[in-house]
Amino acid sequence: MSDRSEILFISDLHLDQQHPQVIENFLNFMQTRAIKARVLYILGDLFEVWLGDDDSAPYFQPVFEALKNFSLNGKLFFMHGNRDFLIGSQLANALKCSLLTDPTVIQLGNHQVALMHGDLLCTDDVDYQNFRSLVRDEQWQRDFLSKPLAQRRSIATGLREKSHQAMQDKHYEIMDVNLTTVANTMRDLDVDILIHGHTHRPGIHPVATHKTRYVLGDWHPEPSYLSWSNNQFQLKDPRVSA
Ligand code: LP5
Ligand code: MN
Repeated sequence: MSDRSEILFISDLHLDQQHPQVIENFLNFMQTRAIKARVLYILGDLFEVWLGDDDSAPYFQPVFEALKNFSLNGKLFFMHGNRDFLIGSQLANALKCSLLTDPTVIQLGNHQVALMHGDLLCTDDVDYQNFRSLVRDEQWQRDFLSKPLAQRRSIATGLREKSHQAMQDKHYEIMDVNLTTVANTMRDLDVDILIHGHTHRPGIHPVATHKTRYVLGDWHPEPSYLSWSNNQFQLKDPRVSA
């Protein structure tokens, strides 16, 4: 049973113009599910690609309206993913959402909970981590954002092709989280719960004794979310049995 004390976690919707059904699913989720929640955490990759807050992205207007609407009665948090790390304060302010650093630790009941997008945990993917360090650099971002939108768009298209090619050559395991990194991160943050997305491999994994890692799924083709209600976590994903 859900009530206004419920907290929801989602990530990896990868919304884009080419997949109107996913946008539709998200709007439906906001109207029927999130409306009952007190807090919504979006842990990255809400958008397939975000090139800067100066992109008015008219096809996302209904998405923005739904998020603004949620913010009227609920609290909205957003953490950057590897595809929408250029979401800035302009969009965050417009949506009345707070931007979270990765990782962020919160308390839920008796649990200490770390929230991450998940890409930082993929430490075997050295090429990606090097690339990440480059594009998360403030100066690099200022330079990139000072380019005309059309140029940013074509750079991003080139990058996606390179990334797609690089991923063909990477082993499946390399693109998952490194379990030692997971264990060390949870120990260093002193948490017993870790919630992340990014890998598109939804699941619930024990980590050492009494620690749990919840992996959020992507939204292609169906919604995936984690809820915290009545002192319990529940992962709702068509690929994970309850
Ligand atoms: O998200 P997913 O699952 O597809 O892949 C990620 C990693 N890839 C990326 C790149 C994005 O997919 C590309 C789209 C991002 C748009 C961002 C908009 C901002 C524009 C920035 C423009 C430069 O994140 C992929 C991981 C995978 O997850 C699993 O974890 O493996 O990583 C890669 O494939 C990266 C390659 O290993 C290295 C790419 C080298 C490209 C070097 C060009 C650098 C040029 C900089 C720009 C001028
Ligand atoms: Mn991601």
